[in-house]
Amino acid sequence: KEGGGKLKSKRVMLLGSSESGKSTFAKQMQVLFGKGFDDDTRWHHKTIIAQNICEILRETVDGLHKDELDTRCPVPIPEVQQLIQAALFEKRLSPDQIDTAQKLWKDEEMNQYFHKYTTMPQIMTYFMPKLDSLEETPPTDQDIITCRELTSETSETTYEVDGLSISLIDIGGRRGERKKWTPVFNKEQIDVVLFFASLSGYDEVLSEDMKTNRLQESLNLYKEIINHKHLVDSKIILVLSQVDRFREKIQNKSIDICFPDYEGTNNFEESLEFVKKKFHKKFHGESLTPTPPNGHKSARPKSPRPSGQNHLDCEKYVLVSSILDLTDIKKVAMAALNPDDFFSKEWAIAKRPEKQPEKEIKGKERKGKGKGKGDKKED
Ligand SMILES: Nc1nc2c(ncn2[C@@H]2O[C@H](COP(=O)(O)OP(=O)(O)O)[C@@H](O)[C@H]2O)c(=O)[nH]1
Ligand SMILES: [Mg+2]
Repeated sequence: KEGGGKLKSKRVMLLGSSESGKSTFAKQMQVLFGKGFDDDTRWHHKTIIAQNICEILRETVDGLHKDELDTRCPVPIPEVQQLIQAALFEKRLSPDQIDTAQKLWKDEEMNQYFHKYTTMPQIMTYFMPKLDSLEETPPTDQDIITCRELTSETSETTYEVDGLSISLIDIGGRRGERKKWTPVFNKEQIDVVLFFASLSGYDEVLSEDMKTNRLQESLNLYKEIINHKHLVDSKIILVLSQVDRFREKIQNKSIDICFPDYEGTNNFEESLEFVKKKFHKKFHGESLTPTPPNGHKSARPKSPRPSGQNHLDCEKYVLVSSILDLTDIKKVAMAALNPDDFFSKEWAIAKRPEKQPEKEIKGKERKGKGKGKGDKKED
């Protein structure tokens, strides 16, 4: 506690590339541990939802050839164009515009194009079927959590969780926004970084350049963050997010689209393990420190983090989460509050041999003692 009996806040920063789920987690925290969403926030999200809908329409219309649009479109083209523009000039969709959007969505042929051309399938399947109810009621918590909103302003919100205070910093993750990160690291000690990497990004590209694979971008960014000189004393927790979408997608699409060296099956656990190993390798891999002037390279690469977290932690400090599961969100919050405690318990449970319960004690003893017998890894 700080002087005056006030709880000392743990500063937790959300990092990760764009659309990895940082702001969604922040919104969940607001619902679970904060005051929820006030009227202003709900009003603001009405605009965001309208923009999301217009964006989906724009992508669909852009995907069609002009003559295709002319022959297939069930409503006059100027009406569609006006609707696409609405997001730019108006804060809400008028009843007529909603009607137009609905006609397009309900048209069988157009509906196929929506599915084919949108880069926001999840937002589409959530909001398009409930277009008619959108104008009547203020957005629900779930609407606010689901819509897609670009983060350009850094926010810091304090919550009380389990009697402890947590100060959560959300920041933009797009490439152009990342220059804002270091000044925040510099300003005050960051106790914990929650590094979000979307598992379902394995077959998606960054919206910034429309070509870089999202999961590859996350891997590279993770490496930068674990080696960042201003974060050596911060605990870095890897949150592998959007596991629900990942689970669904891999049934039809192998992760070899992102990792050509993957030779496994489409099995969920096997695929997930492979991705986890890719992240671990970023940690164990070659140090970013340049070769010393005498040219001598040590046989084993040094841990890239000279103080703070040791190399064991990387393997331990991993969580898999989905916004659809509130238990996951609570787990991430608990982990951020007290990483050492949280992960030593999780680790002991995960490593507990099924038929020899007495060995569990050994697992606990290992805590903080470096590499133990059971921790063999392929470096
Ligand atoms: N299905 C699913 N969608 C998610 C999950 N986390 C985030 N999303 C969606 O992914 C999109 C981008 O998330 P956002 O939190 O804005 O990413 P940020 O750029 O890292 O802040 C939003 O539309 C979210 O609704 C998840 O765990 N599961
Ligand atoms: Mg965000």
